[in-house]
Amino acid sequence: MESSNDAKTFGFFNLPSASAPLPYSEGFEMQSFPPNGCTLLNPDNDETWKKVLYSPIGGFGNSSSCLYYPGVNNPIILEKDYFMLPPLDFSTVAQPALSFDLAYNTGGWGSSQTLEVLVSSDCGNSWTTVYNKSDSALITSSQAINVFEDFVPEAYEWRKEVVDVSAFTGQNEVLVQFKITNGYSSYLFIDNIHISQNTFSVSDAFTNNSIKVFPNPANELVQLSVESDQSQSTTITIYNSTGSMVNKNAYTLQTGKQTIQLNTEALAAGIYLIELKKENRQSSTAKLSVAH
Ligand SMILES: [Ca+2]
Ligand SMILES: [Ca+2]
Repeated sequence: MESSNDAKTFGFFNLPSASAPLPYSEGFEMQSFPPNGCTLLNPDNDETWKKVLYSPIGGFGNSSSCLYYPGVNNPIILEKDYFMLPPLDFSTVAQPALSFDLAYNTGGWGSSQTLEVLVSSDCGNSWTTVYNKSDSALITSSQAINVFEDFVPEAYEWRKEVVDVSAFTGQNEVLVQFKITNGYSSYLFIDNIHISQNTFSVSDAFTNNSIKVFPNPANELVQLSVESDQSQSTTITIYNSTGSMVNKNAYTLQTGKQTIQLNTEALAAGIYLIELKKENRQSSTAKLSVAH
């Protein structure tokens, strides 16, 4: 949660009235900054998020520009700066996930930036922290840099971060902001912000609750191996790669391990997401590939 002071500050911004649909992608390759619909919140009007222009720096070395925070140019410890995406419509996507490319090295400063991602579905009145890293959890580069050098990430010094934001599915005006708490450390780079139906290894977010899928890819039939802590009615929904529902069935889970068989004959070849949703419980998901 943000303090009330931060929330009030948002009153000074005119956010676009219509939410942009998912998928949302920002690669910071356009001239304008902040990108269309994005907002910078820079409470002290001093250093803030910027776009890399002086050198070709992009996620995994695949593009020439990205977002960065010049911590080393900002001696004001604990100063907070925000980069906010345009309001987004999460209502059409079953399992939205946020991903972004990150590169960070403390640059020999012995202190660390803190990067958070905050999400609001009530026009910025309240914020939920969905990502919070600093120090070794944030660092992506181990190259030794002294304080007189700038950190310029090599292609292999980027890491893709994947954040489960499925708690906000169904919301039609979702605000997402990247918040830096300055630690007077080296540059931090972000590129390729992407929000869409989760096509990553979603089981990462549900490791205690995972579904095993076999064979995968499936042809006519697929078996789901699941374990349930109780006998409970469940909905099994299959979504295609654009997040549209293609199949939905009710099922009663037994206590313990069991195998559920689904017919995949009628599904076109492609990637799908299977979601098991127990009543009033968090859902579990697994990626399914179909090939005929
Ligand atoms: Ca880029
Ligand atoms: Ca600032």
